[in-house]
Amino acid sequence: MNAPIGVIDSGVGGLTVAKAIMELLPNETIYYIGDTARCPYGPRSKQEVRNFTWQMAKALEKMNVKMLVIACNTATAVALESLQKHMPFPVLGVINAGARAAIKETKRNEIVVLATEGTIKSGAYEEAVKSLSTKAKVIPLACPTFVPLVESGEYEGQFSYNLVEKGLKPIENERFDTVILGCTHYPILQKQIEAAVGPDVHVLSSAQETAKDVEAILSYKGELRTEKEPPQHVFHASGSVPIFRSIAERWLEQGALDLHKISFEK
Ligand code: I24
Ligand code: DGL
Repeated sequence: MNAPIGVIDSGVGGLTVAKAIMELLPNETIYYIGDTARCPYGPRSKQEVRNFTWQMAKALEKMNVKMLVIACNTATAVALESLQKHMPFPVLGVINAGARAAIKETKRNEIVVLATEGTIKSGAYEEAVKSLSTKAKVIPLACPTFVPLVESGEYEGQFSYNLVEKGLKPIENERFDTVILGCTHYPILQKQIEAAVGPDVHVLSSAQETAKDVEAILSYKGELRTEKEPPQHVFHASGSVPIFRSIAERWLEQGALDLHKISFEK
């Protein structure tokens, strides 16, 4: 089927997931919505995040996507189930993919989940891990300073190593061997996080695993894109279009993105 794959996120972070899908499935078209006007979702209430996520999903439903990927962990945590029930196409989140990869990896059965406050409070990772393994234990940790650190652009110097180490202090005496980066932005801090937890700990991001799930579902349903011309991705941002453009073009290493402003009702 030649319809696009919808990808939604609270802002630009979900481009990590969009990029993973583009790399694994280069013939697929992606329609991306980033709710940059209302980002971040991490500190918001469940109800708010659920409403905003539904607004984006409905916009993509109107654009006739064949499936929907919720790239935002915070949105996945509170809206995945209800969207799966009501949308006429498959809806995928990033949490199950990350949880599955961690269970495959861990030997000690102790998994740390790093995420925003909203994702941690929801307990969604614990639930996902529990549904997949009876042995594995989750150690949850909210890292509210990490998203602002990435978005400040100052994530490369010594300062960021110190800030990440400080953020991970609460788990320094735990005996885990696997870490899930349960937030779209954290792969940008992977080196800093790996330095803080040491060389014997595996650090996993869900973006890659989610892309594999997209491929599995589309090929199972016989819905992979068959057209020969290269796909024409389309991007929507609810906030500043030029800021979105500069971040997305740098991250995706693509110029002249087809990018539009999108507005949502209050
Ligand atoms: N990275 C992210 N968000 C930002 C940023 C960044 N500014 C610099 N870099 N800003 O997320 C968000 C601010 N909002 C304001 C409202 O409009 C939208 C943006 C992580 C990006 C993940 C793909 C650093 C940066 C960059 C490009 C690529 C990677 C990166 F500019 F870390
Ligand atoms: N996209 C969000 C997530 O993965 C991080 C940014 C935000 O808080 O909105 O949880």
